[in-house]
Amino acid sequence: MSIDWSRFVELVGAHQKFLLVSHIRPDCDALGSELGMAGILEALGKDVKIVNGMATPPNLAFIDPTCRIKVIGETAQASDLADRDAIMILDTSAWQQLGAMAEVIRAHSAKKMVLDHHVSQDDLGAENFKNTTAEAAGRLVVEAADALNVKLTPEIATPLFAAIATDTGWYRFGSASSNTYRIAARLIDAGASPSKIFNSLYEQDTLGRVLLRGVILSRVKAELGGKLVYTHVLKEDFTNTGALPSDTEDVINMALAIAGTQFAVIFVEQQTGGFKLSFRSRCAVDCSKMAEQYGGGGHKAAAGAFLPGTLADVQPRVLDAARAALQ
Ligand SMILES: [Mn+2]
Repeated sequence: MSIDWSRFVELVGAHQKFLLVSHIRPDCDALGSELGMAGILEALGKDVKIVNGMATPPNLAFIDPTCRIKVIGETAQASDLADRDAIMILDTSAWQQLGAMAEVIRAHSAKKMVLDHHVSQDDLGAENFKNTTAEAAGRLVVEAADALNVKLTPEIATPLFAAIATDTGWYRFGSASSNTYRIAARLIDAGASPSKIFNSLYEQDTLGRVLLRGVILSRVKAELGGKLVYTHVLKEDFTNTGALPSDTEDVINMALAIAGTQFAVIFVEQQTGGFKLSFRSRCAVDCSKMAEQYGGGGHKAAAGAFLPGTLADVQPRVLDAARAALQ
C-alpha cells in the first residue's frame, strides 16, 4: 500500500492553519510524528497547533522541550481551534483512540487528513494517507518532508528518530529494514543524537527501581530443565527499596531472556493484598488460557490475572498449572 504523496502535497499547499492530533496514551511515535510534522509545516510557513486527547506522559516530556503539545479541556479548548482549516491525524485511524479529540474532530468543518501505519481503520471523514507496512508513523513523516521538499533540521529529526526508534524497539524488531537504517542515518546527519535520545528514553530509572529489579531477579527460580522460570515481589520490597508499584514492569521479560526459557510467571503482591500474576510464553502454552483459569485475560504471549491469598496459597496452585501445561 503506497501513499499518493502528490495528493498530500496538494492538500498541504491548499491549507494554512493546521491542527495536528494523535492517539490517547500517546507514545513516542505519536508525539514524535506530531512534532516532526509541525516542524515541516512551519518550514512551509504554515500555522500549526498540536492538541491531543491525553497528556504527554512524564517519561516522554523530553521530546517536547517547549511544551507545545496541548491537551484538550486542559491546556487547549475547542474554541481555540475554530480557526483551523486542516486537521491532520497521525499514528491512528480509530475514533476510539482519539479520546476527547474525537468530538472536536467530528464537529469541525476543516479538511481532514490521516497519516498512519495501523491496519485498523474507522471512517474518520478524512482523506487517508496510509501505509500499513511502515514500521512507524514517524517514517511516513520523513517521507512527507521529502515530498514537500523540506530540509530536515535537528528540531524535526530528533523527534522523528525517537518515533521510529521506539516503534521498532530501538531498530531491532523484524519491522526494521535496511531502509529504516537509511532513514535513521539521514536523521542523524540532520542532527538527531541517538545517544542523547537513548539516554532520555531508557536511562532514567530511579535507584528504587534498579534495587527492586535486583530483589526480584535474585529470587528467580528455574524448573523443568529451565523451561519454567518464576519469581515474586512482596509489598515490603517496595518500602525497602523505595520503588513504586509500576517499577515491576518489564522485570518478567528479563526472566524470559534466560536461554531456554519457555514460560515465565511473576507474582506481584498488591498494596491491598493478594497477588497479581503476569505470564509470558515463548512456546505453545497460551498465556491467555492460563490467566482465564483465574478470571484474568490477555494474549497468547502475555497475560495477567489476580488471585487473593498469601504467596504460600497462590504460588503452588499456579506453578502446578504451569507445570501441567508445559509437560
Ligand atoms: Mn506508531
